[in-house]
Amino acid sequence: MASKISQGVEKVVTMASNGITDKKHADLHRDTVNIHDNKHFSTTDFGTKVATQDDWLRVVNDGRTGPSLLEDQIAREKIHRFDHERIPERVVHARGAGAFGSFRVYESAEDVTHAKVLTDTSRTTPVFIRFSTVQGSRGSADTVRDVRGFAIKFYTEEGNWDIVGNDIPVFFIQDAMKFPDIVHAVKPEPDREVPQAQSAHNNFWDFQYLHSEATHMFMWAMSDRGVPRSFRMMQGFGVNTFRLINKDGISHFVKFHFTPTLGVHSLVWDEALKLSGQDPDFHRKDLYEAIDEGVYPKWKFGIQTLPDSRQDDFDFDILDATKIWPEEDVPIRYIGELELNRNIDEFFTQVEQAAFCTSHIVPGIDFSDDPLLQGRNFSYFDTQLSRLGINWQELPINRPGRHRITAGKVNYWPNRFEAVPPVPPSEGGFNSFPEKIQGIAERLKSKKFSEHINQAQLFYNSLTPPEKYHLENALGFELDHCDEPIVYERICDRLRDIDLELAKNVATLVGAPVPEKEGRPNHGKKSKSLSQTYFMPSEPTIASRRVAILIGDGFDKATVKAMQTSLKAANAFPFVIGVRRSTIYGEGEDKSSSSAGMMPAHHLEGMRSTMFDALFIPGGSHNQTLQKNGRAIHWVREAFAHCKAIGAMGEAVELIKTAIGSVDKVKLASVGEQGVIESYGVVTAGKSEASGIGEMIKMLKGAKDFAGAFF
Ligand code: HDE
Repeated sequence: MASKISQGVEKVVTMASNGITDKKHADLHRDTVNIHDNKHFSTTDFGTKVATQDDWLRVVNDGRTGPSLLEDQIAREKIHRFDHERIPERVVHARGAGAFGSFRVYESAEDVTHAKVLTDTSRTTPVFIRFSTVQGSRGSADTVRDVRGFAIKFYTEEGNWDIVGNDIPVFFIQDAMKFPDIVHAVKPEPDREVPQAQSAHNNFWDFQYLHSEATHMFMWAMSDRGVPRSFRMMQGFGVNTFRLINKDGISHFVKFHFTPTLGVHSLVWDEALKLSGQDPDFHRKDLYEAIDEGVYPKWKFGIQTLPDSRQDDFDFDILDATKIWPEEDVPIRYIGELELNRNIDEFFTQVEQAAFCTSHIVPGIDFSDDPLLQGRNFSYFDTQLSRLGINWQELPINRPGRHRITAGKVNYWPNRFEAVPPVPPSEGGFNSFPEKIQGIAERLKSKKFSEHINQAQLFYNSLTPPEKYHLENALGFELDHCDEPIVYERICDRLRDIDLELAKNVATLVGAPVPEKEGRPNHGKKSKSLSQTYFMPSEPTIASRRVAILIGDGFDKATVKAMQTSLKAANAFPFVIGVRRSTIYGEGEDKSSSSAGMMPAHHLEGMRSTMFDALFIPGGSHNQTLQKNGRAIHWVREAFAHCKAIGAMGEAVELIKTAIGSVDKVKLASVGEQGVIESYGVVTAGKSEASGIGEMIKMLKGAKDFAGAFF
């Protein structure tokens, strides 16, 4: 264990001191101390070294402990700092994780914008990203069903630009003024403060029914998008409509897109539920692990643009955040790449203190009149005051190129020195787009904002059968947690507007009257990129996939080694899971030899199959022991039920048979309920190690997103 701890420390030392890759990193580095460099001692906050962290100054009389003295400023300061060390958590998106990286455009968008970050192909812009869940408190679990935040701070040379996006391209409401209502409705109910981090309750669904504009978004949230496998395998969307302004002052409306190169993948609901308890940090650990291992998460960056002249061309309002711009009508132009390549050094000062604002834009980018965006521009800026205080923009993670101490005689403008002058737009000063505005002040939105169902149908129609099935079950789960009939009956009624089959199936599940007639005819249209299966990488990959290798004494060591090598070569992460976490010996090994055995990373009881993407069991006599081990059987059964790729060789085939029945074909197609077909991948092979490993790797790579066991 000692060596493990010291390795950890080395990692920390390297992270804080090496590889300064960009200006923002250098800026943060200036303020970073490394507590492992042996140069730092315990001090008070005012810098005096302290002789003890343990004993409060007190009166001792004849060896008896007397009262503690108020005059001990060292102890008082320690307690005082502790008493106040929490800052208010974010009112939404309280739980999150972050990482650093870089952004680069490979194709200039100068036809539509003069923002250098989007036109200068020679530039690399440092970024900080924070992913989050929305509903839960800071301490809630990562894998709950929820929307995920996707907030990016670009430290551009022209100032900070924040895209405060989500992994779902639309939102629940159209008007910022409704935000406190939707948030109150989804958060724990006010009387008893339950449930935590879940939308499965009366108030959320009550709100959904009473706001038909939310229909499109709830369909996304109930789909597999609500339970991502990894932050690294989610799309990111700016959601709101912004403007881009080119050097001639011409404006285009724009939507921002980030598409993960690993594809879009989800957990199975049963996995997500279990992981919430088994490993509540699953997503943040997954992010750190991939970056630590050098398999850097990447997204393609794309824009959808529309000239001002096309604003009224659609049957929806392009400023309505409950609508997408279907790619068939407005193609995405991919022009850049975002990569995350550096982990954080300190959570509090880097992730907790990060403050994103939709109002942070740079010249060449501007706002549209999207009513949600207009309100957001006030809200983010405002909330940072109560979370972080007035100097929040000076905090290291948030500050742009500014210095913190401003030397000089004046602090106003104009001044006799002409110090700190404003910059004219021709030299880079921010200039708002001179939008012509005329109208009557009214609490109204354009007529097109009142159509709420078309795109909910479009989304549903575009899903594959397993995706539809998952969505149906998700609604079934959520509404089962609503105990007021008015709530679940109304939602089933709303589902009639989308699809009669869906409404019938959900109503049957949750005990609502089963509808016989549709509410609105389904227009039958589809859009190709709404199913997440559309985003499978063109080259199959298992990069960063976690593969558990189960072993007990008597395992086939040569095969395990070969498998580890093959997996690592494909950038996957193998983990040996033993019957105990101490040396496990291979078949026929001489235990006295120093090279004998293998040290597993974990033991069977310490982990669960849910934490891995695939399972491999080598041949060898260890299978006789594993077959009698209830937990080993459970690993196999559970991985199978979650549609994971399972590989078994030699004697391990018997283990598979014991666990899941007679499976000795290379691939097994399984027909689920209601005619939904999903393929389970189980590869078994005889003794021939090479072909077995090859088959297994091939199957892993080819494995579609097996989101979908039948629970
Ligand atoms: Fe947010 N949102 N939001 N939101 N939001 C916040 O800002 C708000 C909306 C999003 O990692 C808060 O700093 C309003 C849409 C993310 O730090 C707050 C409205 C989208 C994050 C706030 C919306 C988002 C937030 C809470 C409706 C997707 C986390 C703490 C008009 C495009 C950022 C904070 C981080 C956080 C307000 C709707 C994404 C209160 C008023 C739409 C990713 O200011």
